Amino acid sequence: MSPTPQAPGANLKIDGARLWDSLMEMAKIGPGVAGGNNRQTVTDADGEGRTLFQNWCEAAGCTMGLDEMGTMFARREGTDPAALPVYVGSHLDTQPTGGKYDGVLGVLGGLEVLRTLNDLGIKTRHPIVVTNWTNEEGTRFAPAMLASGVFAGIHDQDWAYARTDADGKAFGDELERIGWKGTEKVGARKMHAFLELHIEQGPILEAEGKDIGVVTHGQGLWWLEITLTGKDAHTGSTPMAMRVNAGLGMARIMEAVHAIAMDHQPGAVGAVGQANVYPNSRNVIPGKAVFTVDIRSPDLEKLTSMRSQVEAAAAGIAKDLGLGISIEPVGHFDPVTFDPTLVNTVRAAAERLGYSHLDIVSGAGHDACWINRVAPTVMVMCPCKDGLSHNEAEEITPDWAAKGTDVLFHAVVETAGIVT
Ligand code: HGY
Ligand code: MN
Ligand code: MN
Repeated sequence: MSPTPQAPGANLKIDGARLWDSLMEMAKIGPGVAGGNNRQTVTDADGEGRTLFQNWCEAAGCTMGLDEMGTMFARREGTDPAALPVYVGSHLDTQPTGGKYDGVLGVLGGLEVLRTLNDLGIKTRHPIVVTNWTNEEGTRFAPAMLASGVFAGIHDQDWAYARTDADGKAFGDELERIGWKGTEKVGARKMHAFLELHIEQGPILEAEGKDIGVVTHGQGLWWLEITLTGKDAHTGSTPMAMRVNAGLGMARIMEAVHAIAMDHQPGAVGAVGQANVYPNSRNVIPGKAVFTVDIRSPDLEKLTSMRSQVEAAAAGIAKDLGLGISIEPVGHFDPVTFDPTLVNTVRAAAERLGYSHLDIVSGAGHDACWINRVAPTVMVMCPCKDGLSHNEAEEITPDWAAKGTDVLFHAVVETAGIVT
């Protein structure tokens, strides 16, 4: 048997109905309150979703691996056991008010690739490994892409274990508590390639009427956690001139973040998504505010300029209001350029299948952004309705899901080498 470097025939497609059924089945675990999902990382719901995923992978004949950060690996053997595997996957954890497809489409799309290979009796030279990366969202435990960051050597594992959530629980303890802390050394696995299918989480593909996003780059990101310290006081009896109002400082910095992002157009974004004032009582001037600035750009120079302008503006606002200030970077990665050979493979697959496609830069961060540091990596995207994501109303069509997974199937199988 010889490995043929051929691409799969255009008539080879995945089973879109089976994929959609699996997406809907997974969506039943950790339901949100408005039709989406709340399956946050290393919660019991996350554990349930992991079990379902593992059962499906074992039913598809995979052997399972689990590393010390809880990342799951489902391996389908190739004909050449010495060949490095092709990895394909994303994440099953969701935002607290997340959608049913963010991350999940990439994991179950990878599983659908294996299920289709089994149906067609196709062997590949390289093994294929479907992956569920732990804590991609970074919402319960910052930063985002935590496990893939440890895997790529960006984060120290003990530092990751010590990350705490709003209740002071540590990530490592919670991973152990749900029973999904593996024994494999994180990052020991070497990859031939990594491919990730993901919904766009933005409006471009739908607006342009394109079915497939060929992701050439990912924008860079800074998350800056700012703590402002003022003085709790009575909102009624304290004269305005005597106030040291951390809430006011936060509001002004939020406004500054927006203005700085607008000053760096095109291709820059900025907002504050997480914000807490203390003591958070109706008739107490907030003596403390803790909030996270999220700024992003595909252009490194703009990203760097935005960070320094945000820090300068925040310091100036704090000074004007007599507030103490600390700024802690809690998330960062530079803009990413994905592997050109794999990008061409994805684009050629969309062409072969006759699917409309567009080269695109990923607005959101993904595990692929870190894995790109240690292996040739690429992403495939499908549209999402109104570009909406990180919202329970996130929606895609079965057709978009199937076409995105068809392209993923073709790109993975071509990269893994069909053995006739
Ligand atoms: O923040 C992000 O871009 C990703 O959704 N975690
Ligand atoms: Mn995601
Ligand atoms: Mn997300």
